[in-house]
Amino acid sequence: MAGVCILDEFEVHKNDEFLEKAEKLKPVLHRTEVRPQKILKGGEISGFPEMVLKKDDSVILDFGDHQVGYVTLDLASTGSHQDAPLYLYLRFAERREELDSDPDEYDGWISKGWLQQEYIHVDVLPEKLALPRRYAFRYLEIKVIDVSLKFSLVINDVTVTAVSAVNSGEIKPLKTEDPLLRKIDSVAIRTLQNCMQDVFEDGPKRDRRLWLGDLRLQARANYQTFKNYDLVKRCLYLFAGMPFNEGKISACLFLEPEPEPDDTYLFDYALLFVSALADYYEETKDEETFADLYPSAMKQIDIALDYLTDDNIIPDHSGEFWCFVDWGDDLNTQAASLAILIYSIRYGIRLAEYAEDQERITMLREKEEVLKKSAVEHFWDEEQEMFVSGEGRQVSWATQIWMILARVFPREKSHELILRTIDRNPEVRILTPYMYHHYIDALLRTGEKERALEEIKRYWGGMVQDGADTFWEVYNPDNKNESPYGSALINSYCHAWSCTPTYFLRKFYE
Ligand code: RAM
Repeated sequence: MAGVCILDEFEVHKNDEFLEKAEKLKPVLHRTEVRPQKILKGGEISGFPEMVLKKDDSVILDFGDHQVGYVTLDLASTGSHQDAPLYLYLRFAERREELDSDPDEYDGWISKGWLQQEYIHVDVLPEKLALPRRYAFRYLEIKVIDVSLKFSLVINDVTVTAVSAVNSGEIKPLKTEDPLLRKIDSVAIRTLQNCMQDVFEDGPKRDRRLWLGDLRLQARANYQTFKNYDLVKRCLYLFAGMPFNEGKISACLFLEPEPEPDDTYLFDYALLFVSALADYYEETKDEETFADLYPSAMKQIDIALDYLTDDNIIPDHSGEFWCFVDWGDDLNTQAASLAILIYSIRYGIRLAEYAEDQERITMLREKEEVLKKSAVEHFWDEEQEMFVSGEGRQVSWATQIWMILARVFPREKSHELILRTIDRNPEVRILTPYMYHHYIDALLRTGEKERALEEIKRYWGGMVQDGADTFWEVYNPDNKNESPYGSALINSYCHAWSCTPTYFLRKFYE
């Protein structure tokens, strides 16, 4: 389990002007009615309308694709007058396999409240039962726990009103004939679409909130597909509108009952606000937003620079939930944290150039040079020809990748490093599609376009072959039950940070 870092002091400074701008950009969601396409279990049971179920009967409905929305069940009874409450069990699943596991066995470290199941009593039939919660699912299992000896349940219809800020009909097909790449692209777009709600959510099943690291990648995929600039703008204003303590941008935000930042600072996520703003500005040339948010971006760099030791490195906070980089209990994040600071400074220089902020440009250029030198001095192991991290001098994939993205070495040397990393395959591997995104980015940075395509096919294509309708939060082809939370039951199978193949592929096939 990752150590949860709870701040002792937490003082939020809301910027009402920014929050008002964000509020005005709140999207009107598209709503689409979807009905089950198939009945997967309950073969003996008649279909709609008038599907009759007795005590202990159950059906599994397949809605044909991953849905995010609100479910209504049109229920009635048959037989004698209803002489007892109908007692129902409903379970929603993003993948069919989930229904083969027992949610009561869940013993992970995050709340089982996220498991999508309900026990419901219906006192009076007929009833159009509109469930108040929003679910993320393709499959719905309905079990009759009890009716009575004198009446049975009749299900006349089940519908889901699917919601999203965008409509996938707006997107042109990918310009390649390769069927696997086209499939990967469409699954990625479905993932993105289902995560685009009032804000860019990380996962519509869990955590259903706005995380900064996820937003940056979703926004990149969105620029190549839906081009919904307002939703990105809204999210950037929300982050910048609720800094805490010395001006830190929170790692994630809650939107209900009213916008609040989480009391979590992630060093890397806060810094990545800088590249998210640069991407947004380069895409839209939206001067007003840029002028508003530039100081918040620079503030994140200043805060990060304050963490530097006299030796110009970031202290090791591995083991705390402080610099995310990737899930994985054993990952040492010290070297990557310095690399992410250097990477963000490079984006900071771009922003400062747009702002014609000469003082900043000079300061950041100097820092960039000093920190690149420091990264090599402290973390490059000449004998192994790899970057190491932490006191235990750990060699991980993530450290090499972030050092490449930080451009600590010239391109040719980085190229050698990525090939060496692939060849040696360090034991501390990549766990999530979030880190995989950065691996693909590092391959592209070092001129390995063909290999990048192959890796997209192998990794995201692996999920497709394993039946993904939307891409998963965690995917380890060697351990498909991998979970950072102690149980794969709680994993999200439509997860924002996994949607980026569409970003890469649409750039390749422009
Ligand atoms: C998880 C979420 C989210 C991610 C954080 C760090 O809780 O899945 O996507 O950004 O971790």
